[in-house]
Amino acid sequence: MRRGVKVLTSNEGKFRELEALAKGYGIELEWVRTPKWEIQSEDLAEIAKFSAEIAFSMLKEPVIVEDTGLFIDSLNGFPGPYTSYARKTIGLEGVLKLMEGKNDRRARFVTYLAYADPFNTKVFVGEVRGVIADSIRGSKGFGFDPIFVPEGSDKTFAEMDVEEKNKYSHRAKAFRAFAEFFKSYTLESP
Ligand code: ITT
Repeated sequence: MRRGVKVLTSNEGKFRELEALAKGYGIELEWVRTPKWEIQSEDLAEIAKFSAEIAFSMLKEPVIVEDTGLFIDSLNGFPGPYTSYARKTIGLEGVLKLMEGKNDRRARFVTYLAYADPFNTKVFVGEVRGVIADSIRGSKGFGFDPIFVPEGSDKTFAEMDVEEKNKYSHRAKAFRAFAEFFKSYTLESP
């Protein structure tokens, strides 16, 4: 039996990646194309949890939302919780400029994926380590994909199609953890 969950995000790229993963688990995702309601916090897990609870209270149906950040080691974790703001302001070129002359280019993407229904809110995490590329490469994906090379590959995420990115990505790991939980979960009060 296929089971459905809504996904609330303004980001089509996120939804397409999640949709490709969900198929393998027999989970049907329905895209609600609105930005999630967010609280101001430096804790991405807290943001995701709060956003899922608000989303559930609005939609009254099981829903997932997720919050992702790019953490660069030599910048003490920047942009982290400010990833969206950094993307809109300094952008890819700005991050590459901050990395000029740095030998340590290690970075990680972290996704907190939160699921909420009438009885539970659960948060799942996924992380991928990699490096910041020397230049912008590729035109697929979104966000910081053109400057992130995951461990185990020479390509940036933007040089990969969805299936290949899903083999490595933070989002895929978080979603798989959710799907493992969800496949044996029955929606009923504790
Ligand atoms: P919603 O909040 O509506 O889901 P968003 O794109 O704003 O969409 P986030 O706040 O989670 O989502 O994303 C923070 C930033 O990180 C944003 O600029 C994204 O483009 C970027 N980002 C998220 N996931 C990414 C990924 O897999 N690859 C590259 N950049 C990513």
